[in-house]
Amino acid sequence: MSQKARILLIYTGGTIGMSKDFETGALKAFNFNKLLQKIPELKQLDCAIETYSFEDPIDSSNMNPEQWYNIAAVIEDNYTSFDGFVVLHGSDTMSYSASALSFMLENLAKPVVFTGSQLPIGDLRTDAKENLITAIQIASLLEVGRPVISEVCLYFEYKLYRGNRTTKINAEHFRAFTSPNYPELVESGVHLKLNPVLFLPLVGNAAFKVHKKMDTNVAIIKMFPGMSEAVLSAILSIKNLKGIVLETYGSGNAPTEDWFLTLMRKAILDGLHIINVTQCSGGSVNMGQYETSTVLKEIGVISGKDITTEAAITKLMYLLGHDIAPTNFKAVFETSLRGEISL
Ligand code: ASN
Repeated sequence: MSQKARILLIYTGGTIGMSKDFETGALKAFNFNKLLQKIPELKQLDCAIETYSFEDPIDSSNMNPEQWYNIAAVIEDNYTSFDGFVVLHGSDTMSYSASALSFMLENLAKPVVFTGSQLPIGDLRTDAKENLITAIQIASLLEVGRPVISEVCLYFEYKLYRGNRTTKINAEHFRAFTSPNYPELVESGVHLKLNPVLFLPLVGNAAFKVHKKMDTNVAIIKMFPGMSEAVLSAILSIKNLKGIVLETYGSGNAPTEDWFLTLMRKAILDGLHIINVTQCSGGSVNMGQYETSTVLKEIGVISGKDITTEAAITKLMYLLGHDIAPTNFKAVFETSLRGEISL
C-alpha cells in the first residue's frame, strides 16, 4: 500500500484568507481556522494535512527578512515530519519570498510550494480553491516514498514555476505571475503535466541547512533617462550600503556619460557590489554586447544575467549575510545557486 504524503500548510496571510472590514471596506487578514472551514474539499485529498498559522497574518506588503526567517524556521522545525510544505502567502511580494527562501533553504530535498490568490477564499468567484488544492496535490507527489519535487516553487493559475524565476505581472488577472526566463515545471489541466527535466536535481545525502542571515544594506536603482547625478550620488553615499541591484536598459546598457561612470567606478573601488539586471521583463544582461555596457564590464560590475530583480535582491542579501571574500563575491554571484540564473 502506498504511503500517504504528509503536508504542512503554513499560513502567513494574503488575500486568500482576507475578508472585508465592515467599517472601512478594506480587505484584511482573518483567522486561519475559518479559512479551512471554507474549503471542505481539502478532506478529500489523498494526503495528511496539518496546519501552522502565523499568529498575526499579514498582507504581504509587510513581508520582511524577519518573516522569511520565521517561515524558514517553521520548515526547519518540521522538516523530518513532513514530505512537503505549502506556504499560503499574499501575492504582492510572493516572488520575493519564494526567491529568498530558495536561498535560505540549502540542500532542500522536499517541495516548498508558495501559493495564494487574487480573490479571498470566501468569494464566489475565488481562484483560491484551485490554487490551494493543486498546490497541495503537487507538494504531495511521491515516487518510491520520496518527494518528486525538491525545490522552492510558486503555484498560481494552473502553473507551477520555480519560485526564484517568478515575478508578479498583474494586479487583477488570475494569471498574476510569470516566469519570463524559465519554463513552468508543471502545468495543471485535466492531468498534471510534469516537466521533470526542468526540476532541480535531487540533492543526494547533503544535509539540509537553513541560513538565517540576510543583510539588508542593499538598494534597487532603476535607471531612467534623466536620472540626475545628485540622485544617484545620494543613494551611493548611503552609510553602510554594501550592494545595489542596478536595473539597466535592454541587455545591460547604461549611460556612457562621465559623471555616471565616475560614480560607478568610485562606488566599486569603495567596495560596493553592483549587480546589473535588465529592466526588461525577459532576456539576459550581456555586458560588452553594446558600447553602452562595455565600461560597466571593465570596472567590475557583476552580471545578473537573466535573473529577476526579486531573485537578485534576495540573493544579494543572502550572500552579504555570509562572509564571502570581496574578491570572490562576483564569481559567487554569477554562479547559479538554486537555479535562479541560466548559465
Ligand atoms: N495585498 C495582497 C497581499 O499580497 C494581495 C494578494 O494576496 N492578492 O497580501
